[in-house]
Amino acid sequence: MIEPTALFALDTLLTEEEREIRTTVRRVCDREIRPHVADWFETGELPARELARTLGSVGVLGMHLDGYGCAGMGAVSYGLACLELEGADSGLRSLVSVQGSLAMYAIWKYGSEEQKQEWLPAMAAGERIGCFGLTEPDFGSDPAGMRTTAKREGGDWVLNGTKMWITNGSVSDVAVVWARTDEGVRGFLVPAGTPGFTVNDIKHKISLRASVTSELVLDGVRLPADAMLPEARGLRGPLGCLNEARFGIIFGAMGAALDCLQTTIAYAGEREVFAKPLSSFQLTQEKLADMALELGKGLLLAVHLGRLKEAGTLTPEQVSVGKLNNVREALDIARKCRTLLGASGITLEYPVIRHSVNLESVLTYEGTSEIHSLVVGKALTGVAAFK
Ligand code: TGC
Ligand code: FAD
Repeated sequence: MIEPTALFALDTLLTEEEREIRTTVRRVCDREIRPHVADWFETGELPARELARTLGSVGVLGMHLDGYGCAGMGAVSYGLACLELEGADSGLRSLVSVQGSLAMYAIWKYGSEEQKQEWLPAMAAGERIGCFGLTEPDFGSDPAGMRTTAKREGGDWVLNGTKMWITNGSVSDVAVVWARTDEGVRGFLVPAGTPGFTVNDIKHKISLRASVTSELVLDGVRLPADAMLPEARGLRGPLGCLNEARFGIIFGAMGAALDCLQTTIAYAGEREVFAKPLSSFQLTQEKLADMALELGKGLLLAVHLGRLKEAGTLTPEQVSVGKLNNVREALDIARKCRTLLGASGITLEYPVIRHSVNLESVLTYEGTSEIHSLVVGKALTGVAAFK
């Protein structure tokens, strides 16, 4: 028997340091997350603050950023951390993606020196949590239509509007909020507890239950002039952050798929049907082989895109290729694995159905599969077909 990743000699593409980081994150997941995650999912309650501190203590938060207490690791190392986290649960990878690749990245890339000093070291340590408010109730795929406004009043800014589906919302100390101003879309740092700023959790989710998802309401929120991110102008500001988080998902989705496949291979070896192990049937082996191929191809693509990112040549279109392919294939693998577990596959005793329903969200957030198809279509034809 050979591990699915060994079939592709994946480790030969990784440095010793990258393998060590993967092992460190895997150990944290095995110790702090895997034993509890099915319960968090079932109850819909996540100890986000404790988890942030734990993940901060091993340097995972904003690990691909330099300075300000961040670990300054390469893209592949960051990707492997996402793979391990999402192997435990997509909700945990979400917590880390939003903290490091959306909230911290926005401050790191577009913030003033004072904003960076104030927020980044504490966020890297997991002492403070951030969220990223781009989506609105009526504008998800098309953020250019956003209605949230920021207007100047004297030296202050006054924000009005609603952001929807915001990961980490109610556990955040700071929200990065994108709003329309007279000079185009700008980003603002809104500390929790600012008068007029309220946060309501979204209940009754069936997917990503081990993750906090919230609505942010901004009703006459008055902020000082220095709450604006000075270096972000126009929609390219928030969209630039999305490239970072989408990159993590390219690896992360394969982590969820790998956990499903490993669980299923073990199950099929033990489960007897018609007096023989499930794994000994040709139909089973064809399913397992097909899944291993897609998993391996997705991992090779992820590492390749990671090396491009490290070389500074990765384009947004290539990120779309990876997000579209790997999330779609991960979801397909999770669903196929579910069939092999039979009725057992619908319970939380095994992680497969949890990964499967989580991946439904991953298919939608950070750009839906349709939006990424259109990005790739535009790259191939030169014609934008979004509108
Ligand atoms: P378009 O006219 O094409 O572009 C506007 C400006 O933005 C620039 N741009 C980008 N810059 C950096 N990275 C990218 N990926 C970029 N895509 C576009 C572009 O060059 C232009 O700049 P400039 O200076 O010329 O003005 O914009 P459009 O309105 O036609 O929209 C294009 C489209 C549909 C691809 C874009 O709106 C899009 O990506 N929509 C999807 C929205 C989305 O992904 N939202 C995610 C919200 S955050 C989230 O889901 C977190 S989930 C939690 C977790 O991660 O775990
Ligand atoms: P819509 O844009 O209404 O899309 C509905 C359908 O129409 C989709 O199938 C879509 O692909 C399709 N569609 C849209 N446009 C086109 C087109 N031009 N051509 C063909 N089909 C099209 N957002 C944040 O800002 N921050 C967060 O932290 C965050 N966290 C999230 C966490 C979860 C669990 C979820 C589910 C979402 C989160 N989101 C977040 C929001 C997410 O980014 C949006 O849901 C996503 O961008 C899609 O927007 P929408 O839900 O409004 O769908």
